[in-house]
Amino acid sequence: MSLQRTLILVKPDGVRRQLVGEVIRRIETKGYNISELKMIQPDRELLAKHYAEHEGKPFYEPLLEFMLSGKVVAIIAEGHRVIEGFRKLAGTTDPTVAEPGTIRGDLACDQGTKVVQNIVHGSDSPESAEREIAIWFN
Ligand code: IDP
Ligand code: MG
Repeated sequence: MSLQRTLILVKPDGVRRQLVGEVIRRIETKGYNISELKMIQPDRELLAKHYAEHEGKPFYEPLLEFMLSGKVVAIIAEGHRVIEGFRKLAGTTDPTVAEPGTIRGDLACDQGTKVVQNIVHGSDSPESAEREIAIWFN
């Protein structure tokens, strides 16, 4: 399989809890290459594009509010099957049931909020990755 790129975000909860280094360490020690990295305060327009697939869902507004609540670290990581590989490193969406050993399983738990706060985002397909990279880097 050819080299892939994925978009990874350290969400505001991860930045607030000073877990940026821990997330980067897991990406790098797994063997993926970080090709771009920046810290930004996203605005609503950018987040609406990024989360367009979730518009209308009950957690959509809380999700945007949460993502607007602080700075985000945006990363492009490269590697063979990195999209699938980073999703495995991240663990499942709900941190309560995310496997120990994963970023979400080790570093997050349910905060009782309307939106799940789970430290990271990772693209879920090559199409999403290219779409999301264009949104966050350009
Ligand atoms: P993913 O981040 O694991 O790909 P998505 O389904 O794409 O999960 O959802 C985007 C984000 O929205 C999640 O990471 C999480 O923060 C939040 N979220 C997803 N589903 C729910 C839900 O059922 N309740 C509350 N928040 C959710
Ligand atoms: Mg997703």
